[in-house]
Amino acid sequence: MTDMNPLDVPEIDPFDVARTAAGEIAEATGIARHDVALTLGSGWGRAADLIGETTHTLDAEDITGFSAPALAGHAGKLRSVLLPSGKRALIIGARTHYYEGHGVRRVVHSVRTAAATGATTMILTNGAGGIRETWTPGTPVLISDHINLTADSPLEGATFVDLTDLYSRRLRDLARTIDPALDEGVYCQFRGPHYETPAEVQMARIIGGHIVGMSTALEAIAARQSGMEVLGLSLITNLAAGIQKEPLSHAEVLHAGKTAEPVISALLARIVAAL
Ligand code: 8IG
Repeated sequence: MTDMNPLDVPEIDPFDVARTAAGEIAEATGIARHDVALTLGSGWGRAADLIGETTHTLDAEDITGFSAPALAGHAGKLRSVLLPSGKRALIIGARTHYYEGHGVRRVVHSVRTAAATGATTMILTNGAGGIRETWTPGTPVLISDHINLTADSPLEGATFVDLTDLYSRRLRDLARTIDPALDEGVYCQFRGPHYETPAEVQMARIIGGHIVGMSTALEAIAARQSGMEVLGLSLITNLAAGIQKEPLSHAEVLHAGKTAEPVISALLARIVAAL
């Protein structure tokens, strides 16, 4: 079977596809409306079990517009979680990365679907490289702003969207009421999937970046376009290339994520409870 996705058809409105997907989620879960959505990146997955009671788990690929997972045998799941407050969270464990090459519509489809389910808060998490030497692997950092180095946008046509305070100051302040030690920084989204050269990391630093990664910025733009309030969190799993002396290793990144996971997942659960 060919990989047919309506998001690949230029004439089809991606917001119609998102509404269809949201309708399917409502049908499958019996939950008409979600309040908050979370995309859980590397290191953050455990939070899904800590924020509340999972009442429904869906295979993302069964929902219109979602892509088959990039890593075989690693099906992306969508979960509906009942929070202690009675609110509903949609947990997106199925991120489509820009470097997969399916285009930006597929990258932001989960965010647009979350908005179509009614979510007004979008929490975007990721694993990333740190430029500040003081951020040792395992440090969670709030995203204060971003620099989009993909040379792409989820907005189509003459759609002008204000990105001032994209990463909500209100939500960052709320996160710091849970952990006053939380630092913050500017996230640079590179295309990947290669890591940066040391020269590119220096460029990112000089233009005002503190965190380097391969996701989140495009998703945050789409979230803002849909009127959502955005909270961004990076887990620093490695110092960026050239900041640390040793070469980057994926195994090391995974190890740092695994070690930090219980701590940062508990932190995220407390932030969600405070929303
Ligand atoms: I985890 O050092 C992780 N993701 N671009 N650079 C980029 N993405 C990353 C890195 C990194 N570490």
